[in-house]
This record gives sequence, C-alpha cells and structure tokens, in this order.
Amino acid sequence: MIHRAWPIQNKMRVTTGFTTVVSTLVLSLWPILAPAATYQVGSIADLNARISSAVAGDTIILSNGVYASASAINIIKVGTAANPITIKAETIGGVEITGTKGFTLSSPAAYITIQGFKFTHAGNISISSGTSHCRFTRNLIQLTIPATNDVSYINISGDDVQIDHNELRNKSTLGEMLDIAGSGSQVARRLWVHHNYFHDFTSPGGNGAETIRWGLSGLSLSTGDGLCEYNLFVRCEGENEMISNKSSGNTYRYNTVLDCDGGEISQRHGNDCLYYGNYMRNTQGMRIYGDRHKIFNNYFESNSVGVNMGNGDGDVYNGAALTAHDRPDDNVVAFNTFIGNATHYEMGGRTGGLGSSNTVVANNLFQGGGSMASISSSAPYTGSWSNNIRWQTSSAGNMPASAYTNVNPLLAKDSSGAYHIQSGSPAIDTAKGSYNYYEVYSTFSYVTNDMDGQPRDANNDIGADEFSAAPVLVHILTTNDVGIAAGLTNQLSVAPASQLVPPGLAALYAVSFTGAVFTSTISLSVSNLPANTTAGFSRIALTNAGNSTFTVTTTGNTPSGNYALAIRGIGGGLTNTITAALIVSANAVPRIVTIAAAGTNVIIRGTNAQPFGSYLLLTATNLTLPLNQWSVASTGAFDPSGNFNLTNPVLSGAPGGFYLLQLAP
Ligand SMILES: [Ca+2]
Ligand SMILES: [Ca+2]
Ligand SMILES: [Ca+2]
Ligand SMILES: [Ca+2]
Repeated sequence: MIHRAWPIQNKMRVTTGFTTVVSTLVLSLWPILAPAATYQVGSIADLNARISSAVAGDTIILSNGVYASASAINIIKVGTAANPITIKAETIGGVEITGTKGFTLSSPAAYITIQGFKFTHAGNISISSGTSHCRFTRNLIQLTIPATNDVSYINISGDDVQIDHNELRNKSTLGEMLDIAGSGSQVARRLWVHHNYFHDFTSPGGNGAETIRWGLSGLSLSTGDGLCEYNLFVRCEGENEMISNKSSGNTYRYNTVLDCDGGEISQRHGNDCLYYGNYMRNTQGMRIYGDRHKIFNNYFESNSVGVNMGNGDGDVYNGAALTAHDRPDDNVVAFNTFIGNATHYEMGGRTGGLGSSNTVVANNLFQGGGSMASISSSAPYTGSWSNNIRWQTSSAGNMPASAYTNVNPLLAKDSSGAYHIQSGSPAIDTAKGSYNYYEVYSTFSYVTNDMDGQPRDANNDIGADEFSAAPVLVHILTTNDVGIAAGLTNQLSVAPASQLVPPGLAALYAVSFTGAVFTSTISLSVSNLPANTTAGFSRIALTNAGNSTFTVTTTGNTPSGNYALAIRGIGGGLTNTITAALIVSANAVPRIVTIAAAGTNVIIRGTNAQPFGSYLLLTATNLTLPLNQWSVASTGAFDPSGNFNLTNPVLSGAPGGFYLLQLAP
C-alpha cells in the first residue's frame, strides 16, 4: 500500500477512473489551506514532513511496522489545550522506532502528544526547556543504549509535561529512566508522572542510575509542584536511589514499590514535599533530607528500613552548599503502617554529622520486624514521639516508652495483599494531635484520607489505614493498573460498523484489539448470528495488540433482517464486547441511482448489486428495440460493496440513447 500524506477523510472520497485524477489535483492543494486533520504516514521521512507542516489539532498516525531512525525526530510545533497535535502509532505497541534517536521536542513545542510507540532506539528522548504541555502516553520504552554510555530514557526540562501509562523497562546503563532538569535555577514545573510501569533496572555500578531523578542540587530550592502518583516500580535497582527527589514542593503519592533490593525513595535535596499513600515492600524504604516534608499514610512492609531520617552534613538554610546532605528539620512521620521491616525507623551514623532536628513521629503503627527506632548517638537528634502502636517488634529501640502502646492492632491481609486493621482494633479512632519539639501543636489536618484513598472520619485511626466501608481508591498496584493498556475502557474495535449482504454472500469485518493487559491474550468469539450462517476469525487469539479478520458467511437460507452481532474478547480477567451490524437483504436487485452527462462522458452510478458480480451495460437509441438487439457499451464487475460507477465516452453529436444494466449469466 502506498501511504499518501493526505487527510484520511479525503482519501476516502477517492473513487475510480477519471474521478481519481480530479481528486488528486484538488487534494494536493489542501495542506496549504488545511484546517486540523488526520494523516497517516508510512515512513520516517513522511512523518518528519507531516510534523513540519502540522497545525494545532492535527493527528498524525504512523502505520504499524518497524522504522529505523537515522536522526532525531524533531518537533517544534505548537498545539493548544483544546487542539493538541497528536502523533501516534496506528495501534498501541504496533509501531517500533529503532535506529539512532527518537522524538526530540524543543522550544517552543507545546501541547504535543506522543502515543502508543515502542521505542528501542539508541539515543535519549528529549523534552527540552521552553516546551510546555507535552505528553508521552502509552509508550513502551526500552532503549538500546551501548553498555558504557550514560543515557537517560527521557530527559525532561519543559513545563507541564505529562508522562502517563508508559512502560519503562530493562535498563542496565548509567542515566535515568526519567531525568528531570529545568532551566536556570528552576526545575521543570508541574510535571505529572502517573500510571507508569517502571521495571527491571539493573545496576551498571556507580551513581547516576536512578529510576527517576527529579531535579538537581542546583535546582533544589525551586518549586516543582510535580505530582508522581499511581506508578508501579518493580526491581528498579540501578542504584540505591530508586527515586532521587532534588527539588521542592513535589508530591509522591499512591505509588507501589516492590522488590527493589537496596532501592529507596530518596528525598535527597529540597524542601516541602509530600510523601503519602505509598506502598513499599522489600525495598530500602524512604530516606529523607531537607526540611518540612510530610511522610504519612504510607505502608512499609518487609523492607530493610522503613523510614531513614537522614543525618545531615550541612544545613542549607544556614548557607551550606546545595550539594550538602541538608540536615532534616521540621519533618513529620505520622500515620504510617510499618510491618516486618528489619528496622522500622532510623537515623544512621555520620562522622561529624549534624543529625536531624524536630521530627514528629506520631500515630504510626508498628508490627513485627526489628527495632522501632534506631537513632545513632553519634549526632544530635531532636523531635517528639507520641501515640504510636507497637506489636511484636523485636525492640522499641530508641523510642521512649511513653510514645507507644503495646497492643495487638488486629491486622489482617485483605485481597490486595496489604494488612488492614479489623473491627475492634485499638487503632480505631485513637489517633491524637501532637506537639512538636518546640511545643507547637498540630491536629494533622492535612491527613484527610488513608492508604486506601478512603476518607478519614471525625476520629482518625492510628496507622495508614482508616477503618472504613467507603470505596477503595488506592491499593497495591499490579500490572493491570499501570502501563500501556491500563484503563482502556474499550479495547476492541470493529470496522465497518455495519455491513449489508444479500443471502449467500459473506461480510468481512476488521476486528482490532489494543490490549487489556500488556502480557495478556484475549480470545475472540461471536454471538447473535442469524440462522443458517457461519462465522470465523482469521486469528482467534490476540496478544497485547493486533487485528483479526472476522468473516460472516450467509447462505441462501439466511433470513433477511438486521442483526447486532456481539463480538467478545475474553482474557486478562476482562471481557470486552463490541457490536457489529449485519444487514441481510432480500435477494439483491441492482439499480441505477444516477445517470448524468459530464463533458464527453456519461457517468452511471448504482447500488444494491451482488458484490463482485459481473454485468453488461447495454445501450440503444430506441427503447422499444428487442433486448438482443441492444449493443454492449461496456462490461465489468461490481465492487465489494455491490456499488458500481461507470464512465462511458459518448461521441460528439451522437443522438440521445438509453442504457440498461444486465447481470452477466
Ligand atoms: Ca544517586
Ligand atoms: Ca535543613
Ligand atoms: Ca476513625
Ligand atoms: Ca482503610
């Protein structure tokens, strides 16, 4: 197939013969004047050409296939909020970009959406400073980076970037999966990272292999207002800092971090960040530097450490270098659930360390595992401890006896695999406000929900879980919740939506599947067929994404009528249904719909014929002439839809005539 970079809706109007030529001449002028349109292209060269002339609202579709890039695919175009420029794969996961480099978005690019690609090229993806509102969604990113190169999957310096529903996997080189910088001393603002699946980052050795590095020391006092939520991280072990936050005012919530041995969420630089509603299991927990962070509603299970309050080697507020391990001041660790961690809460040692100051540790629930609080005596530690629950931890460590109640919190695992408090738990309604080290009282008014996303009631429960019957909005994420196919509400599509067939003929539909779960397979079936009809799919099983031709074959005994065929795709725990209309006509009688003179031609159009059936076009000057004396003007076959469109030359000065369509025997 030749892919022409014309608007698709206009391609559909191209018909046959002389009409094609006219359409080509007209349509080739359209892009100059074009309003927003949808284009399909089949090469990198055509993609680049179409990008270079894109206007707000355009959608550019790259046909499924594998394409090798020889250089960056540069984008500097500007869409709008209402009319973004969308560049997408024909189907999600159906287009792979190999070669040297993928998309590079540079100033002033804005409102650009990149959707559905598989990126395996060697160089990074870049969203530069000066861009805004660009989005990468439902892409699979597994770059082919030479082993000794320091390359990130995506470098982000633009504002209002959205990175969602991507799968970023299998990295083993220096460089981040998401490398967030900025411009001047300002970190990229309002970045939204959500519903991504980050997994299998193996250590190349050394620093600079964070799964996400959000800022830099030199940007750390600028406010990012970033939001990192509903992401799943599995086996992200590029280095100890699984996430390294190096800017201020960001929120990390509702993420799930599993099996990142030695990997931690590192609050490395910056102030005023929120960490809440995160689930961490078999990791190195959270490590905190900087001031005024709030760590609440988190669920820490079977980690080497739950929360590691850093031991500073400088105080940025008092002029220490931005690269310092800023002494943690005025942080809050409250309403968390700690289960079976080797050490639940600690401040480690540091030679000459400044320690940490004024940390509130309150209303947490500790069960099993090792020490509740292991505080190095090599540096100052100040704070307050109050109203925690301890049950079967190996020791209280440095937590004062007045700061906890030793009582069974009645925890039990629910179907999501997380321990929750049960009816009758002493944690229910027993949380309290707390004074900090400086005798300032807090009611924790910002704790308005729990680790399930359920609202806190009038009397907060101790720990991350509020005992509640409200809908659960947050849970330990699985691969069903994140990545390129998560959240798609209708993964099946069918085209055309309706087919008309006379009895005895077949109707063909294209069924497309864009994936329920990345690794899942669906099997296709159909119901609601008319009597005396058979049906089949060219491919019964589709994995991740693909197409199947669905054929319905009627017989002479198929009753006429209008049938809503229910096509189902079942798999991955989901059933998707889509309806295709099949209209079985009474026996076909072709008819001429229009007949008109056009220059030296007469054009006859008609419908309702047997698809692919043969015909004779007869002509005579005298309508009463016996049929066997009419002459044959032309012969041919009806098109697949049973339509016909005949162009016949008429000699200049010829007398008027009559036409008759005869079905070939
Ligand atoms: Ca690091
Ligand atoms: Ca500080
Ligand atoms: Ca309560
Ligand atoms: Ca709850």
